Amino acid sequence: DTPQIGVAGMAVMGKNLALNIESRGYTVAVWNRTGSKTEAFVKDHSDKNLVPSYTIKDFVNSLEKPRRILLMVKAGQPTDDVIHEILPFLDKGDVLIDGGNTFFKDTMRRNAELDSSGINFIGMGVSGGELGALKGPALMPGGQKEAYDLVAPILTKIAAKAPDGTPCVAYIGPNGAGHYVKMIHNGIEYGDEELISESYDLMKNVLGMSDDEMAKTFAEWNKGELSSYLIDITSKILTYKDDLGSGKPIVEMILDRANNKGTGKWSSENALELQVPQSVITESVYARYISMMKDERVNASKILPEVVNKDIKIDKDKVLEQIREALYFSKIMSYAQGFEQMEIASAHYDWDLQYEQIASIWRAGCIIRAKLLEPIMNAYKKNPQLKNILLDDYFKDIAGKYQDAARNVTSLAVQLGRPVPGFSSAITYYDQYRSAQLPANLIQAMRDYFGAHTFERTDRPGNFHYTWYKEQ
Ligand code: NBP
Repeated sequence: DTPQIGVAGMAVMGKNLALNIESRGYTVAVWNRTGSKTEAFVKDHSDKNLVPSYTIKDFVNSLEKPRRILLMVKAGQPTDDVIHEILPFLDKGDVLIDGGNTFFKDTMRRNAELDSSGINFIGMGVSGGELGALKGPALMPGGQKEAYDLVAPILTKIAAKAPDGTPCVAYIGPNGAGHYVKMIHNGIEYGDEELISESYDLMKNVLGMSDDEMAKTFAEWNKGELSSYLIDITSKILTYKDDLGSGKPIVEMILDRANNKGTGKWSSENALELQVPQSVITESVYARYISMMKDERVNASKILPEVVNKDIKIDKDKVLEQIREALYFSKIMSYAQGFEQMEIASAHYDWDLQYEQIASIWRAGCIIRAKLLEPIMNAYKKNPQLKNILLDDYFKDIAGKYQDAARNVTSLAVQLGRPVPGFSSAITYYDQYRSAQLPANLIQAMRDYFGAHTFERTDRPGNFHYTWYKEQ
């Protein structure tokens, strides 16, 4: 059979996606810069319809036209290098798909450059790690719509399926839209992980719970509105014992330095650039940075005074339920910010993003899959122009019901000296967002006082400058 699609890049993601595609009845051409990896891969899967090539030219020429090529190489310069090498062998109308974790502005640039040569370029966010790639990832493709239509049948077959059977792939929008939505997905993932970690910290250090007790609690929570992949794996992680013989749970033997690959930083940088409040995700990025300063923290812990008043009476069952409610409340604030950022980006970059569809795609395959995405879908189904999910009835009601818990948990943590950047930024955002009046009038007064930056008035239109001081 002539291969209907080619996969370039035989590292873990490329291999698993190639196998996924092949398993849906396609013949797949495969190529890798280092040919020995291609050779080993096809040898390991000799019963599969895989067609190896050892030069780019042979690889491209082996494909059915218009050609469909999925690039799964390292993001950044390597992606430009491969595109540069492949380009001379492509014909107008061929479709290149970049499935790497690419910065969306790189995708916008590549899409425009290739479009001028008549080559279609799709930037596709892929979520779900190596298992997702093999069994069914969530896919966020952006680029020319006609190009999407050429690859849609394959993508629809390999994508994860939501609980109602809907494939977790849809056309996201032009040029960098797909990679942008993947970037926001990753930012939300940082927020979710931070909020779950703060809950664990409070259970452990305020309520004195054991890892087994916490595992059971997370498993219980996973049956309700918090149900999600990350809560599920947390409940499992807490049951695993150290494999090197300490007798402790493995999680307690893991050093508290959270690494990152920069995608959370990208979404925070973009929020600053577009002037969108995205405090929960950004605090989560900072939380990882400060966690990395382990030596400095250990040193400071010996120097800086601890909390003085620790005699707060705690009703364990009550506080535990409040942590659950605070976690759901804060997760909602994080998603509210992430979705509002997408709305502002959609207008700014002219993408026409469809939020109900985005929430739908995230329901399976990806790391942030969660029950919460259903009410988000409903909110946008009812009102596609919704400014912020908090204004939808479901979320308004939850905020009303759970805000007390969010306040209590945050203030308890602050009084006891446990850091809760996620929880505290969530309740702060809620209070800012629902405030008709903020103290920004004083900021404007100061700006006008020292810099004659002018201000607007509450009672009439226009820009005003006040004569704060007379020339001496
Ligand atoms: P890596 O990100 O580790 O990339 C390794 C691949 O890139 C190899 O095939 C390597 O070829 C190729 N490559 C490099 Br490096 N430089 C090249 C060049 N100049 N020309 C041609 N090929 C080059 O692989 P991965 O972990 O499978 O991820 C692939 C993409 O998918 C990345 O963008 C990643 O961010 C993204 N992604 C990963 C995950 C995940 O869970 N790992 C999830 C979602 C998305 P070689 O064998 O010759 O060195």
